[in-house]
Amino acid sequence: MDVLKLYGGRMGTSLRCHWALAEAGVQYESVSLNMKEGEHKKEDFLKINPNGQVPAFMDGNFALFESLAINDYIAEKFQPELTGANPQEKALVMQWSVWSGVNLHRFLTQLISYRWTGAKDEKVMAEAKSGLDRFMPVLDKALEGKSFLVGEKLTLADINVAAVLTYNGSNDYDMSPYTNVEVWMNAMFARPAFKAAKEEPKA
Ligand SMILES: N[C@@H](CCC(=O)N[C@@H](CS)C(=O)NCC(=O)O)C(=O)O
Repeated sequence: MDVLKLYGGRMGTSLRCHWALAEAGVQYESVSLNMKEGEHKKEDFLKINPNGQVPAFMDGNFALFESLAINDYIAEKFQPELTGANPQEKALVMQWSVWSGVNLHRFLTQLISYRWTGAKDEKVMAEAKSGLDRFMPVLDKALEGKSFLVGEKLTLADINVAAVLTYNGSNDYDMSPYTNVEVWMNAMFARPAFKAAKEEPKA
């Protein structure tokens, strides 16, 4: 089998790919780039992801960027049930995955942007909070009486959405009104594969 390589640390958008690989039980090489040193902007890496961003993935000579596409490839190749059991489930998995990228990622990133800008911009924070106030109830309602977002088993919908919620690790946004989300999130973060995805294996 070709060597699989995932570029990107065990956080941010890369975390969801580490998690999908762990759920699929796949062996891979984890390559973390020194972003402070700009390794993600160097020529060698730009051949893999011309956007100069992580995550990026290699399967032999095949290179892929965009975390949602990487997870879809991992699931299709190694654990197809993660993509859903039938055309409707597959479409719902896609729906939630795109939703997490477009709605949650945008506002949660804005909310924690002070960590790299160094200061909280009240306008940015207010916009992020109002975006989350709009979209989080949608997720909470979808999880009512359910252990998984789509169907009766874990899918990429759970992985892709829950991984974005890790950005709120310091509770910048109060999730407590969303009780269904909290129960589901705690169950997701207790999964052995999530824990494995967070930790660099000991050499
Ligand atoms: N839509 C991309 C977003 C990737 C992304 O924003 N990566 C960040 C780290 S979480 C990055 O590489 N930032 C550095 C940069 O954009 O220069 C995905 O889901 O893979």
